[in-house]
Amino acid sequence: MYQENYPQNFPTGFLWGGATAANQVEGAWNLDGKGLTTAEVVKKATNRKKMSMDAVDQVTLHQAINDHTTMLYPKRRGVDFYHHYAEDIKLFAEMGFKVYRFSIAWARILPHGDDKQPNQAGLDFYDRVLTELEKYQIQPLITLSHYEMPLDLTLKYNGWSDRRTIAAFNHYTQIVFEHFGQRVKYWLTFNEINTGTWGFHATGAIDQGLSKQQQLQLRYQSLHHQLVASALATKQLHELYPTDKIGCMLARMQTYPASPKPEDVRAAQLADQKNLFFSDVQVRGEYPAFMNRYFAENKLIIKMGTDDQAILANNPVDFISFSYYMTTVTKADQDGTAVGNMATGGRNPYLKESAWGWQIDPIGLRITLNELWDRYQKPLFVVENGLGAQDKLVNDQIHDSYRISYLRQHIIQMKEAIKDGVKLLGYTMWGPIDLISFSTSEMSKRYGLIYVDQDDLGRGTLTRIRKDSFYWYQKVIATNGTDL
Ligand code: BGP
Repeated sequence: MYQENYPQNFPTGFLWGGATAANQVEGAWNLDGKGLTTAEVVKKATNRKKMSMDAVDQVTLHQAINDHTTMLYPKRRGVDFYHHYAEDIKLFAEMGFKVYRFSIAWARILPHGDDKQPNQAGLDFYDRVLTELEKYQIQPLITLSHYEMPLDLTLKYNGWSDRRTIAAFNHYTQIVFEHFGQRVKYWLTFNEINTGTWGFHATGAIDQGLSKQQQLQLRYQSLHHQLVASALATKQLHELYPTDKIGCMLARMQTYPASPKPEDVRAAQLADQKNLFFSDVQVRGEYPAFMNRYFAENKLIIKMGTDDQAILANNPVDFISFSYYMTTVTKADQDGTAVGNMATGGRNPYLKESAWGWQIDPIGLRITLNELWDRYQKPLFVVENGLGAQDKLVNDQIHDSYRISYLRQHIIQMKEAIKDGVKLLGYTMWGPIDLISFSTSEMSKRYGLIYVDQDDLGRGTLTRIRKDSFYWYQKVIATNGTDL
C-alpha cells in the first residue's frame, strides 16, 4: 500500500512561468527619472565563450558615465519591455503562465540609491506591470536586486563594500514592500547572491587593481553586507505581510568530482560547500563552520556589526530558489566554484555543451533538487533554467527544437525529483522572451520562447515572434507537465 504513497506528477497549482531581469529587458535606461545603474556601464564582453563580464575600472566607468548612447551598452536598450510590457505579458498569458518572475530596478524607485522620497514614475511603471499581470491572474514573483544597483552608490560608497549600503537598500525595500505588498505574494532578495564572489556586476564594488586576496576580502565583506540586508528585508516583509513568502536565490553550481580519487571528491565537496554557504546563511541563519575555517585559512576577516548574527539568526527565508543551467567538474588541484565553461574544473566527457560552452546536464537538476531538499527541508523554486542559442529566423518562424529538447529534459527531471519527495513550488524558465545576456551583453545569445527582432548592435524592429517552443510550453502548462 505505502509504495503508491508518493507523488506521481506536478502538484495542482504548480507555478509554471518564466523569468526576466529589469536590466536585461526594460531598456528606457534614462527615462522618467530613472538613475544610471551598474549594469548600464558594462560593455559587451570580448570573449563570448567564457562567462567573462567585462571588468569595470575607474576609466571605463567615467567613459560610460559620459557616454549618453546605448550603442556600446546593450543593457541600456534591453528589448524595450518598458514600452512593450502589456504586449509581452499578453503573450505570457497566451502560454498560460501562472507566475512571472521579474525584478524591480532599484534606480527607478530611488534614482541615486538613497533618495529620501521615491520616484513616482518608477512606482507607476511597476504598478502598470502588476495591473497587466492581474488581468490574466499571473502571480508576480519579484526580485528586489538582480545584477544591478544605482551607480551613484558605487561612486559614493564603492557599492556593497561599504556597510552604509545596507541602510540604503532597506530604505528601498521598505518603500517597495509598503507600496506593492498588497499585490505581491512572492519575493526574492538578491539574484544569485553567491556570484558576488565574481565582483562588480553583483556588488557594485570596483576592485580592479587589487590583489586576488584583497579582491576576495572586499567581495566577501560586500556579501556579508548583502546577507544582512537580505535578512533585514525578510524582517520588514514579515512585519508588514506575515503570510507573504520571501526566498533566497542561488546560482546553484552543482559540481562533480573529476574522478573517484578521494582528493577530487573532497575538492568537489568544498566547492559545493562554498556555493551552498549563501543559502546556509539565509536558511539556517548563521555562518557554517566550514566557511569560518575557509576565511581563517585564507586570512579573510569579515567585519560584523554587533547585531548582525542576531539579524541573520532571526530572519530565515521561507523558501530556497535557484538558477540551474549546467554542472561543473572540480579537480583536487583547484578548489572553488568552476564557472561557465568549467574554466577551473575541466570538462565532463559525458556531457554535451551549448554554443557558449555550458555543459548540459538534466539529471544534475534532479541531483540538485534532492540535495537541496535533504539539506533544508524547505520548499524549493527553480527560478531560472534555459538554453542560450543562436536562433535562425526562417520565413518568420523559429524552429527551436534544441530549446524544446533542453527544457523537456529538465522538466522530466523536475518531475522525477517531485516523485522523490521534493517539495517544488514552481518553475520560471529563464528568458521567456529574448533579452540581453547577463554575462556577455549579447542579444544573439537567445533564450526566448518569443523571438525579438534586434541584433547585437541594437538594430531591428523589436517585433515579437512566437517560436516553436512557445506553442510547446503552452501545451506543457495546459497539461500541468504531463504532455511534454
Ligand atoms: C544567470 C542570471 C540571469 C541570466 C542567466 C543566463 O546567471 O541570473 O540574469 O542572464 O544567467 O546567463 P547569460 O545571460 O549570461 O547567458
